[in-house]
Amino acid sequence: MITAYIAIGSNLSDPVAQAQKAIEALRQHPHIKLVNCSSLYSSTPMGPQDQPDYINAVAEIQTHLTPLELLDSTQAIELEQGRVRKAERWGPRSLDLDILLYGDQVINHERLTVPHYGMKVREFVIYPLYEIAPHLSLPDGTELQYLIKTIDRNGLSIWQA
Ligand code: PH2
Ligand code: MG
Ligand code: MG
Repeated sequence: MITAYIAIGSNLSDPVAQAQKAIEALRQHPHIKLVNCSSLYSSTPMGPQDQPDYINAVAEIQTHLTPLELLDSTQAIELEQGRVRKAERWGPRSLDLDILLYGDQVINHERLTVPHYGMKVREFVIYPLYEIAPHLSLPDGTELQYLIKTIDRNGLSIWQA
């Protein structure tokens, strides 16, 4: 079994419900064991500012799926929840599931880059990840507990109803 971390993001069509539904879809997936999930966070959009705030979270899973099979599975969940792929970079979306880490593997495939290329500078990834895996090190040896000290929260807060 490989331990992997998945980032969850949504800012359209009831983002809190989207995130909760995605977590449930991971929990119910026959080839994925949901080990842990962070709180839901409310975050300021990165990229175009004329879009709603995001809900973000990070899930820890275990799986026998290969990285590309896991990607197929996460993309299937995105589609089931109404994801429509648009050209706009960093534009709004009903559900985004990004594979952050897949064990200690470094993957450079045309469909998949792991570790996720932006994860080290995104507060909405690093803080939720730190909540569930404070002792984690990235494949390049970067320790999360040091990385987090370099990242401003930028308004990130734990979401509450
Ligand atoms: N995802 C993006 C673009 N911008 N901003 C926040 N706060 N959270 C996200 O998950 C996010 C974003 C593209 O994947
Ligand atoms: Mg993303
Ligand atoms: Mg994505």
